[in-house]
Amino acid sequence: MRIFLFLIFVAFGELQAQTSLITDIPSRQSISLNGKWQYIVDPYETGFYDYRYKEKNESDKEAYWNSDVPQRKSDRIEFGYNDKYTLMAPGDWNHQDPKFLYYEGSVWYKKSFDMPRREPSRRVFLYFGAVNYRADVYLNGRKLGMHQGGFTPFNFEIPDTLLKDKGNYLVVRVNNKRGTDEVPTVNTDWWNYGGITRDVKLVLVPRTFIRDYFLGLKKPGAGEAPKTNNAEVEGWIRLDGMDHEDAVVEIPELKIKRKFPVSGNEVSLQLTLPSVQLWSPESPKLYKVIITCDGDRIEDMIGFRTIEAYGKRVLLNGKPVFMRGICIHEEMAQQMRRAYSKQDAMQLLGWAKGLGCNMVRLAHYPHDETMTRLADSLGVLVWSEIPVYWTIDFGNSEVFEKAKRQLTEMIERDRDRCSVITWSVGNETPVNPVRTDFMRRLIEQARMLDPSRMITAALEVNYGSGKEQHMVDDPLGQYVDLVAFNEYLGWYGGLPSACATANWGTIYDKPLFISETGAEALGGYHADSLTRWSEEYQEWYYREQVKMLDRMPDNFTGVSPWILTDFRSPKRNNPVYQEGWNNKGLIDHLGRKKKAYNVLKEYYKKKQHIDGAH
Ligand code: GCB
Repeated sequence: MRIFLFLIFVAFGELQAQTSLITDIPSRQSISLNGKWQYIVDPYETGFYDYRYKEKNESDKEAYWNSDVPQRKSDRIEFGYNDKYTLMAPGDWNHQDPKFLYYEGSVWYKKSFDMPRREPSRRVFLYFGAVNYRADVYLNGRKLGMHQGGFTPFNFEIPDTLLKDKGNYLVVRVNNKRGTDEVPTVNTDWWNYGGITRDVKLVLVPRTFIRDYFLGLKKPGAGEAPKTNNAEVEGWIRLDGMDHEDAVVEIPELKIKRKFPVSGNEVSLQLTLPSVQLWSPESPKLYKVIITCDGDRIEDMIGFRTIEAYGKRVLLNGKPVFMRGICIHEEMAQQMRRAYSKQDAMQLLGWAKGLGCNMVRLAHYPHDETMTRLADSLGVLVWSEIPVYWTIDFGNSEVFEKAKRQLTEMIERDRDRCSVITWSVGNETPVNPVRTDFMRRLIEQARMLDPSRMITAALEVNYGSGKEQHMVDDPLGQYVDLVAFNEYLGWYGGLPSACATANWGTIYDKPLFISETGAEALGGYHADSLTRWSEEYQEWYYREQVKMLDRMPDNFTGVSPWILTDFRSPKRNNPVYQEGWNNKGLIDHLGRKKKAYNVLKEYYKKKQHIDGAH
């Protein structure tokens, strides 16, 4: 019986090692597999299914994960990877060749690599920052695994016996077909960029390694500020492997070096910092933290702060903060492509800071890790969200598992990013009991994984002529910390003048946040302010909105208008003013600031002045 249990444990352990996320990838020893990959476009799924539409056997010579090199001259192989057809990774395929602009289906990516002089003491994982949407991954003809979800990282352990010194043959089938039982579902207001959209790496770790960790200020009493002298820090380390020595945590700048015992695969951490500078947007102080254990060593830059919804306010380090936000899609409008690099993040966050923002809502899915890391160092508060968007199949338990998985991966990746102040479990989901239960269970999962942050969701509100008192009363409001809603009064309902008499509130005794508001304008199109699509209309809309914001109730804690830049959306088909673009950006697709940009900038300047700190 014991042996049996042990075998189950080992098998389970192996399975876990293949699926559990390794965090803090930037500080690990790694080999980049970014760059050129050969590809085959496969709209008929010929590489995956046989002619009876059954998944091919692993050893099937016609399967596209197997070698394309004929062994004998009589061999017939009807596929092949060739330098004639290459795509760059990271990068969506849509912008790399005109034939991919609207493509939704499978593309096979192939890369060969060598692994000479590999230390036997190291385990090797294959890591992807993100692949949209489904990735089936094969190495040297063997399937390593499959992952669904276009915006979160995943990794597979490569068995020692599979890796060769020379000529490893890595194939990824990437499929970005939309599906009614996927997250998001078929219906989104953004471009469905396909491909290996983020970094690909081989990550080399010791036999026993630090898989994940968390370190943060211990929560003070409700509504209280954290202590900066003798500040209490707590957290944990999770190890992957068998033999454990003590773990050591160091914060050199604070002259901290402490040993902690390992129990099972867990280490529980408790530290007192004699004096600590708190992280905030005005002073984004980060400390180098070094964790060592069993020959593994990771280094991270961690900021210490607390965040909580308390009464009517959001408290950052115990002090009320007003969030001067902006929504951002992960897109470089000028190049019509997904953003992924540090340079891209600098451009987007730089624009947000130029506008006077202290907060960004990263819509509508987790963005690349460079974004949240840069937000840490620039001092920008972050709302991070999963693509539970509009109408997904809430009654389907498999869909719930998919959403939960993406939520888990988002939280695991960024749990140590002090910039992230709230997790969002979705956007504009319809009010009904099945959906509310689905969302409530996601919120429970988020709280279980991370009790240190707020949880929110962008709710919908009905707006009519503008005269009435609009109440946010969605039952989901009872489970979130921050009651957030999207409103477009003056764009989808009435004219901007309707704002003059509109009032907003919520039945919940919680802080209130406007997670979207916006109007479209074609950059460079000028007319009088009553003319739709003109910069003047959008400017008028913003003027009326900010006047309305000044009349918000006292639990109003901030706003993140929709949106920083124009973005691509196949839903937007006005042949003159849209042509496949959602033009609600304050910056157009050529990088030019529209008139409304200045209205929001002025408002934020005023708010910053009134609010003083933050
Ligand atoms: C919304 C959605 C956002 C859309 C936006 C719009 O409420 O949350 O994804 O792009 O409105 O422009 O209509």
